[in-house]
Amino acid sequence: MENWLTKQAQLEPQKIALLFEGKSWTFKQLRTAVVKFAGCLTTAGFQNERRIALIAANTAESYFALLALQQLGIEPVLLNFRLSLQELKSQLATADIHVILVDPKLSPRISGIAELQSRWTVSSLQQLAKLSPVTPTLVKEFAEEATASIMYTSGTTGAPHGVMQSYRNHFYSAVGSAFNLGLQAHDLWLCAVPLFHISGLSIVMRSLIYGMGVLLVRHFEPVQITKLLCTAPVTLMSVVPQMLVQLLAVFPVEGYQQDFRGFLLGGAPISHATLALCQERKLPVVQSYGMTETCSQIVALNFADAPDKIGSVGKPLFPVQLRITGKGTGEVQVKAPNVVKGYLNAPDDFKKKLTRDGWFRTGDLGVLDAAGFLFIKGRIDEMFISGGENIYPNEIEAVYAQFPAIQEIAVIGVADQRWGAVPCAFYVADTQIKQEQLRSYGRQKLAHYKVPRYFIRLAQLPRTASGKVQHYLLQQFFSQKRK
Ligand code: S0N
Ligand code: AMP
Ligand code: MG
Ligand code: MG
Repeated sequence: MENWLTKQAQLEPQKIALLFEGKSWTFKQLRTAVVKFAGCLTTAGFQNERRIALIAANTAESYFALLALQQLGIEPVLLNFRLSLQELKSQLATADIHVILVDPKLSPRISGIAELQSRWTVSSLQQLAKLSPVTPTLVKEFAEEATASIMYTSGTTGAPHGVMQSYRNHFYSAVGSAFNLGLQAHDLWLCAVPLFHISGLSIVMRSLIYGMGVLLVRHFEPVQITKLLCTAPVTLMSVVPQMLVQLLAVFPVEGYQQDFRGFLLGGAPISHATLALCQERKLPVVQSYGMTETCSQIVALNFADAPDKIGSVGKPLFPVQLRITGKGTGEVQVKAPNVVKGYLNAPDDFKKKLTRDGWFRTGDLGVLDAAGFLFIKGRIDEMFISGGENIYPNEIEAVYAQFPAIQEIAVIGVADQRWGAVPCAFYVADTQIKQEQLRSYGRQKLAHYKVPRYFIRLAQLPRTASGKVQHYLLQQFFSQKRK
């Protein structure tokens, strides 16, 4: 396919491509800014790298850097800046990379970034942008099977995997979304979800494919976002349930400005009550279901069905095929051109995610109603989601198993008003350990959202005859304690 950015700069040179903190770029200006950044990367001598990591917030600079890497034919590895240094290192170690681009203004969280310098070349986005750019060599075409982006996802066993998303995957994902939501000439998509998640990156890819504007927001803050939805010509916004709940709390009686078409909601389960409240307030919300490995939504409601199918995540988008194993509720499996080609340096692990006849196992449980609408019913494994971030209890358990006084530990996700779910740890130890001590230990080693909110000491963990921890009993124990 022709290079998407070059193409849009020719097709829609004067159309707004990006808005960020009061500044705007047309597609022509966006291309100029991206080519300039590619020139700076070339001056720095990075142009022949196979892949480069990016640890950055949602800013215009990160946007240019991400697109510049693609223009140079370098695979961007997009890392979650909320992870701990230890977690970042373990992802970087599997990626065969030499260079990391960072945003030093990001947060005190990664002030320890200097530590990465012993092993990787760490370069600041701001410093890079100040170099005098040389003329870069850009890719003429976006080869369909080439890797457009890599983002990490965890699992129940082993290290996290780098998910390799191709241009073809992004293209089909964008097409499926457009067939469902429709495209309007003045569409402007508000992006407050992180660029390092597919929820955010897919908006950038849609922008290049549709020739659509993106209003990029650095930090999700409900009052500020509401102001934007009331004053800026935003038509669509992607949200996770946690964001929608916060926006509802400050929803203005007069509603948003009239161009607003609705929220694309996804990434985690949402309560029926929240959806009902949206309906009451006449807030258009389209539920969707997707994952990193499918390059965003594969199933979504449409605006017409949404009011009658509350709780459903919709029908498989064009041309996604979906099946449920067994009768009634079973595993959701999919086959689609937006299912990724594999995990970086872990082909065997990816093979395990595919059935013999080539369908992708999502690990989610679902059921289809008679009309073919999908309802998500939970997970096959113990994964749960806090504010749109996946949490695998085994990662937390492995970290706390190293805590000297702890003999055994089991982590479950418990319901939480604000985040949807939060981790709760049950541990066995000879003595009571101070919560504060446990918490600060976790905060050094884990992303803060993975640090258990509650630590409960037990004499022993409930186990089956075969030794498996009985998570449902831990859940029961927790709810009784709450009462
Ligand atoms: C919800 C967000 C915005 C919250 O972050 P916020 O408010 O910016 O936090 P900070 O100010 O940085 O920190 C304040 C304290 O809160 C803690 N914290 C931050 N995040 C979480 C969290 N998720 N859970 C628990 N705690 C959290 C911080 O640690 C800090 O505390 P201290 O000071 O103690 O450190 C933020 O979490 C966020 O952006 N979440 C969304 C992530 C996301 O986009 N997930 C989706 C992933 N899935 C997919 O992408 C597939 C589905 C998909 O593609 C999709 C999804 C949605 C919509 C559309 C689509 C689509 O298909 O296109
Ligand atoms: P990730 O790979 O991090 O994007 O996470 C994808 C996972 O989020 C899916 O496998 C589901 O478990 C969950 N998920 C995404 N959308 C929904 C939804 N609408 N309802 C329930 N769970 C969802
Ligand atoms: Mg995942
Ligand atoms: Mg906040």
